Amino acid sequence: MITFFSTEHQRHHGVELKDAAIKPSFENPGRADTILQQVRQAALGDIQPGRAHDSALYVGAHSERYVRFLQQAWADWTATGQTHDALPLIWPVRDLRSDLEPATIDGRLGFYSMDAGSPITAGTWAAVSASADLALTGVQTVLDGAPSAFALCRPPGHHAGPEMMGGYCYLNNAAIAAHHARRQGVQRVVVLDVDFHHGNGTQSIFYGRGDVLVVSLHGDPVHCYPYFSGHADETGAGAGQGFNLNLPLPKGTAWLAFRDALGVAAQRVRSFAPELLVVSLGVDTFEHDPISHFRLASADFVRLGEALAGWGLPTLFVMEGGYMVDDIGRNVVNVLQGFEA
Ligand code: Q9C
Ligand code: ZN
Repeated sequence: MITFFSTEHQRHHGVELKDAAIKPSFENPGRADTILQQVRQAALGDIQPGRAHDSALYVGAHSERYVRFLQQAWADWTATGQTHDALPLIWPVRDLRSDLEPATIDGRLGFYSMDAGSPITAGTWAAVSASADLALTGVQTVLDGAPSAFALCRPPGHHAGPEMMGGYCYLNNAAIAAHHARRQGVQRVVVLDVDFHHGNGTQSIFYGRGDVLVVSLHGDPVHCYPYFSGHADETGAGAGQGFNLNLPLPKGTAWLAFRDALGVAAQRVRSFAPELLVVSLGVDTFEHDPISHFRLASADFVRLGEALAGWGLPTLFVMEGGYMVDDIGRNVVNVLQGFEA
């Protein structure tokens, strides 16, 4: 399987608030570098850089003004004299006004985010646009006839919605790829999200659409981040009614229950008869992940790859989360090798 990778990801390294302190984010450059190293060591296939794309191709999954905000945010922030990472600290929840876009950066950071998990740094735009470009290059490769491809995206994307960043995500790489496939004439696309966290951004991007089926297995939002999205009764709206399937699972879920939920997903996907599968591949379902609560063992990721191969679809894998840096490379490669076996 071909892997698409860009060193630009290293330009994004931010902070997060944890235990009432500012710390280096769990979402760090070592993640992508360790995955690349394992892809190489396993001789999975060619490793190629992505092609640069016009940021207009991010629009559709995202709004134009949000893409412009991301591109401009660091310049707007440093224009106020600040040089440290920019974090949002106020949000337009419930009865506050969310219909008016603030003009200055402190307000704009909150307007375009759901949490303080996605800092804006000097290299953020370079990294997130390169990351989205890997997904675009990967999906085009599959559309051109490759049976599968792996976009080694970093930063991840699945929490990023039409107009918001959050949860380490900025541009929704998987959604950008799925939307691009539709623009290229693919009739029906399924996005399957196996990251531990609910892909709220992907859900919301496609919630009103019947041409992209979104299926997500994740920790039950009653107990797990992102808390405010991912329940089973979120099934889509309007033309998208019935085209969103959430399969929340309890904390402590191990392979057998995960596999059963994957079987439920497979049935829905089969009846949808998609022409393309985009997998939001998070490996934070790993038993030793530092911020998540499932119990998949390294060998289970091989089974996951085998199960997805059984779906028999042209497939783009897009990297999402996974934070046990010593093991994520092995776990990712296990999925991809299981898929190709
Ligand atoms: N103690 C992705 O996996 N922080 N994002 C949760 C829980 C945010 C995860 C803290 C987790 C975001 C792409
Ligand atoms: Zn995650």
